[in-house]
Amino acid sequence: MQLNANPFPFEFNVATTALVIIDMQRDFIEPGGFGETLGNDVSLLEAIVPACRAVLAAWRGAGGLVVHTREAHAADLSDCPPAKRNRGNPSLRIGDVGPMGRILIAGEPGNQIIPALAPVPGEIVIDKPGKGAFYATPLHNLLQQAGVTHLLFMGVTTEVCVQTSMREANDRGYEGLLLEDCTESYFPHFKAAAVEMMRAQGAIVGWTAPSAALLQALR
Ligand code: TIU
Repeated sequence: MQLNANPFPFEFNVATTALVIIDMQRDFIEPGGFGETLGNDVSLLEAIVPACRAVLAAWRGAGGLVVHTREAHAADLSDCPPAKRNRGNPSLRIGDVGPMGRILIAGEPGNQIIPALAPVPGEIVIDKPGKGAFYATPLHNLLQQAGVTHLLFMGVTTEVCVQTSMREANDRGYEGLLLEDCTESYFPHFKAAAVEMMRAQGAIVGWTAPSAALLQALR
């Protein structure tokens, strides 16, 4: 099927496409998590949840493969480089105890995907120690085994984990599309710039489209 996208239409088949939802976990969306400890106003991000929910429901209805990622570290921090933990001057560092448990640690309350977008059995859940979804994870192998060639991206934050994941996917040969109203940044001008730079130069990294275009294609 064809999706009305930028900079030109995106051709895909549901059977060979996965919806990849990046890091829609409490750490970034709710107060008291990693996003806020870095000094960000997290309230902006919640606004995309209804659009993400509508896409997830439609994609599940079409029988499409769903991948959820979480930025997560092992409890002993063996997969967290000191350069990541020690960077800057956050109010709490990765592994410290915050209001939603230990910051960015797998299994802690803050590390769970928000209830509105919670995974269901049969969907892939990837815990990733980096910003990109492919670095130090089994994602590429799992997608290859499933015969996936095309990826639809949504999630947070646009210019950090979403953009890194789309670039990693592009270098691995996937055709990637970002759903414009299903991604957000703590910095609106960074979101705008990231969306533009991905689709510039003839889709140098990938395509972008409003979620309405996907919902229409699936109807
Ligand atoms: N800080 C920020 O914008 N993002 C992250 O640290 N991780 C993700 O984007 N998931």
